[in-house]
Amino acid sequence: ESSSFRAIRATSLPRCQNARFGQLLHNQAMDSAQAPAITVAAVARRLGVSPATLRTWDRRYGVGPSEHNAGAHRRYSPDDLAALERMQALIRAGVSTADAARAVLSGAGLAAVAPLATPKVPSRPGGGAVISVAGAIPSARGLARAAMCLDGRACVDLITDSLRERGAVWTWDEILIPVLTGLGQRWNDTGGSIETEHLVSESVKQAFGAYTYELIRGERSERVVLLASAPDEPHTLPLWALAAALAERRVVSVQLGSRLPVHSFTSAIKRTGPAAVFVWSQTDETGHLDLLEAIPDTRRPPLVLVGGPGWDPHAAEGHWVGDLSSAVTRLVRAVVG
Ligand code: B12
Repeated sequence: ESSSFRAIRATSLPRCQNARFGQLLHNQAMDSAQAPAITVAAVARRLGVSPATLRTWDRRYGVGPSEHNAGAHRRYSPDDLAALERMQALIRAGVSTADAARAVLSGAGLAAVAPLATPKVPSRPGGGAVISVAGAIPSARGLARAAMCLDGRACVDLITDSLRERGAVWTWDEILIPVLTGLGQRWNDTGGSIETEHLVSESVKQAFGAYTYELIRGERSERVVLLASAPDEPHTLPLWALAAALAERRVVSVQLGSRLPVHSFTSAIKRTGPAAVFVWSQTDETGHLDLLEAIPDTRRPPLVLVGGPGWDPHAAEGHWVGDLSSAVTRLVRAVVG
């Protein structure tokens, strides 16, 4: 028994908690005996990314725990953590995830990979307390302000009012794109405001979701449109904008959400016989066109469209659409013929 464990055991706890808590502390003491070792959850918290992202960085790019300890629990050493922090700094500087990983593994510094970085818009000193929405309309500035105050109700109200007055395409293009782009920029500049990103994302889902449901409840549609994000893709917001814009045209869509595995695409298509399928990919790592080969042969094959910065528009020619409005036009045509 380690001395820290003995010291902790001496503290008085109600008996029922003592046994469970004692076990927990014993586990922690065992950890420190094998130190230095940091859990996935602790590394994720430290870097502000999800454990799933860490697993992807390990699996796909080989930047992960250098040793797997007995019991198959993944533990990171301080050196592993330092490598991940360097990788994240490079990503924040605009280097792609794959290049950042290569640089870290080869020991190269930022100077060596700087030419790979995308130019950064100059940030305010200290990152500023605002989301930059330069040139955007006043409603976008209003949403940005409400978001920075973490006023969720004001965010949902503002988006809902705009949807009712100006419709889904206008609201998305004029209000949401500037605010979301500004949020991404802020994250690049400061590495912070993730809570604001979450708040805006949840507000988009609530407002666009409720608006969509009101429009299509009771609507009967022989052939639907399937909406999903590519396998491993966590970003989904444009799908909500698309669902609302389609609903305004009385087209019913089925929202399948983020990270849809390939076999689920195949299964959903077989089961619903959709008129069209739209797949969103936000990040470079998820726009794999082999997904198109997973589209099953059906009597009436669906139109398959892809959108988002994760796809290569040339490679996806014929399938790729560049904005919400053209996606809506092509999807509606596929449904109504
Ligand atoms: C909201 C958001 C999130 C939300 C997603 C919520 C959700 N359910 O979707 C949350 C907070 C969960 C999130 C998480 C992460 N995110 Co994020 N996120 C964003 C943000 C702010 C908006 C994403 C979005 O909806 N974009 C859509 C529109 C607004 O942007 P766009 O695609 O560039 O638009 C262009 C075209 O696509 C087109 N277009 C626009 N709308 C539409 C609609 C249709 C239908 C079509 C066809 C075209 C089209 O027009 C634009 C001009 O060309 C972006 C910033 C940004 N600039 O996009 C970062 C961003 C995408 N995220 C990023 C990253 C790295 C992450 C994380 C991996 C790490 C992190 N930031 O913590 C995690 C993932 C964690 C995980 N779970 O695995 C990076 C991606 C970098 C890269 N290229 O790989 C970005 C760009 C931020 C940045 N500046 O670095 N994110």
